[in-house]
Amino acid sequence: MLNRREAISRLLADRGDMLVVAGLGQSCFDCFAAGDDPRNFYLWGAMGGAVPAGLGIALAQPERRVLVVTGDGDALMSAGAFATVGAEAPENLAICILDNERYGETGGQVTHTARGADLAAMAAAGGVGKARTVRTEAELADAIGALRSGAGPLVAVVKVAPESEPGALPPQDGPHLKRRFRTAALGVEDK
Ligand SMILES: Cc1ncc(C[n+]2csc(CCOP(=O)(O)OP(=O)(O)O)c2C)c(N)n1
Ligand SMILES: [Mg+2]
Repeated sequence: MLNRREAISRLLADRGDMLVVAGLGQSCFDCFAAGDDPRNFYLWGAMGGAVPAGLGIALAQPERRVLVVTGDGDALMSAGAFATVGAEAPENLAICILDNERYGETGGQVTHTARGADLAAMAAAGGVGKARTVRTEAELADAIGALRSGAGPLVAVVKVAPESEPGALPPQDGPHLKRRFRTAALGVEDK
């Protein structure tokens, strides 16, 4: 099975000017482990917030590439947001869902993607035409290219192994994270 940390390390290598919204829990850790960056906005515990936050940033900053990296539990919680992504259709928005079929961060309880729910189909039904499920190395290599530079909006649901990775904890100070992200994104100091 695909390894989440390796996939994100490759996805974020030489990332250029991309803004990254990291969904709660393990997605935050994966993005931090790939290299901390002020252009990362870590949501920590804000479950259901990653896709809506990424959508808002993409609409506000249409010239910037915006990448959401999040988990299946988070994406299931905000599934209605796929309809708004589909309706607004920002070309600069890409969404990578690390689907371990678990609420990994809280002990590995199975999510509905282990029981038939198909997040790529849900995104497509919401109007996000470019939605795919990634299971193999070859599919991952192709998806990384699309997530980094393909015309959006697009969603890649990457099926990853359920094992947790070693802890890699980003800064936890929310106002600090918000200020440094705004400064990095806007090029002006945010007080
Ligand atoms: C509203 C809300 N409910 C519950 C939690 C507790 N919680 C923290 S992480 C998590 C699991 C997240 O699952 P997923 O998005 O799939 O992430 P991963 O499997 O990568 O850890 C849960 C339920 C929370 N932070 N917020
Ligand atoms: Mg999960």
